[in-house]
Amino acid sequence: MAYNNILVSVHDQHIGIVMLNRPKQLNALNPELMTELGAALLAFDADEQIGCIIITGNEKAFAAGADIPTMAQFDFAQVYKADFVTKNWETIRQIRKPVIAAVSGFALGGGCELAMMCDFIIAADNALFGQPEIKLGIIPGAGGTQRLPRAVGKSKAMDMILTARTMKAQEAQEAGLVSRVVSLEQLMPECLQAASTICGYSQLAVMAAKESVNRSFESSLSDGIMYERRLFHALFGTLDQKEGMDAFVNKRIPTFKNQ
Ligand code: DAK
Repeated sequence: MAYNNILVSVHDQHIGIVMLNRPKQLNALNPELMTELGAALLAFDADEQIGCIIITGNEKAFAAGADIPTMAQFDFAQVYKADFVTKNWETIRQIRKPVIAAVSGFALGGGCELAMMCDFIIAADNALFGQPEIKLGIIPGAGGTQRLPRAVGKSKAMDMILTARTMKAQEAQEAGLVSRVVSLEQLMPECLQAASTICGYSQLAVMAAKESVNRSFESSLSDGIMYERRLFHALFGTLDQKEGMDAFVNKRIPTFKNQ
């Protein structure tokens, strides 16, 4: 697929990078961009060489939300019948390899929601998070009312969604939305380092860990723990478990084969 709204690259053979690329519109997420993003993510997920994926924007904007002029034309019948953009926005949920959001600048509306759909967020100190949809007469539509409270708690989520106030990187980190905050210059090096660390582990264990953590959002504690236990047991059937533990016992660096 030819990409017109994203830039796709591979770093160090194992890290897939998708850069959102509509800088004039602050990376506003139109349906074409979301379709391209989905295609790029699926291609990286299917590529044996790729161990981790990074989604990023530019210095000024990760993404300032869904494309407002596109949405402005729609009426209820259209969005309901077409299930407005649900399909291409949901692709990221199918991705089984880790996806890191490298966020600098605006992460608003759908941009904030996209970042929250990633597995974790590393932010530059100029990042700004918000769900300002209320100003447009709508509410978040890509999971913001569900993922934000899970990340930052009800009070702060309500505050952000009802007043449209934004949150700087530092506050977002303190609230638990963001895992690390670094300087703008350090954003990609930090993300690449995190991705490279992940790529050095057993891909089977990494995928199982992601699956198990995500399960915690969908199940009761006891069901989630049972799910974890089954995956944990299953990993004892892998060569990588033998390799990892043998390497520890023999004081050497493990070489995982993703088997
Ligand atoms: N859409 C389209 N264009 C946008 C945009 C957006 N969301 N945000 C900014 N732009 C454009 C501006 O129109 C402007 O274009 P020109 O006028 O130069 O042609 C250019 O980007 C630069 O923007 P500004 O001139 O406004 O730049 P400032 O630095 O002064 O302000 C700003 C930056 C981010 C504070 C401001 O642009 C702004 O407030 N933007 C709108 C932010 C916003 O309201 N975002 C939420 C949109 S609603 C769903 C999935 C997703 C969604 C819903 C459903 N489903 C799966 C069902 C998501 C909805 C949303 O995100």
